[in-house]
Amino acid sequence: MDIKLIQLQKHGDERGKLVALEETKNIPFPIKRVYYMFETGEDVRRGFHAHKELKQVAIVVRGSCRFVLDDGKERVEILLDNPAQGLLIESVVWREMYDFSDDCVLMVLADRLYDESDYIRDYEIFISEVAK
Ligand code: T46
Repeated sequence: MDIKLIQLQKHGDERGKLVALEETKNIPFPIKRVYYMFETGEDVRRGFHAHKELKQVAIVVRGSCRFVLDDGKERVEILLDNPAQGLLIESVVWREMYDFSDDCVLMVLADRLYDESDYIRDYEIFISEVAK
């Protein structure tokens, strides 16, 4: 499975560091929605779904967490612990997130507004979508 980690340019000087996110430039789609999660319990696993159409980029702006991405053929584990790295999550990819550090802030940029009907929450249905 091809995992795309986007390296985001850091603008650093004596004041600290800054990363800019620009749609269709370092983020490979128009950004319609941004959400973030924080204060996630250490034993919590989130996700357990795929999306029919939605594409996203996940960035851990603080702390760390792990993703599992599964394209129906292969499951790959990815550690996100670098605020200058974005994980591209294509549509029809099963995702799970876990191992959140206490201070983790996971920000996600999405190419569509929130739409519950875009979620595939059943793994067997996900596998049948992959086969189409
Ligand atoms: C994804 C992974 C990485 C909203 O009202 N608006 C939103 O934009 C989102 C993302 C969620 N919500 C509500 C829906 C639920 O009542 O927030 C609650 C928690 O959402 P959910 O259980 O879907 O969270 P995760 O962590 O399982 O999944 C989220 C995204 O939903 C999903 O698209 O790819 O993060």
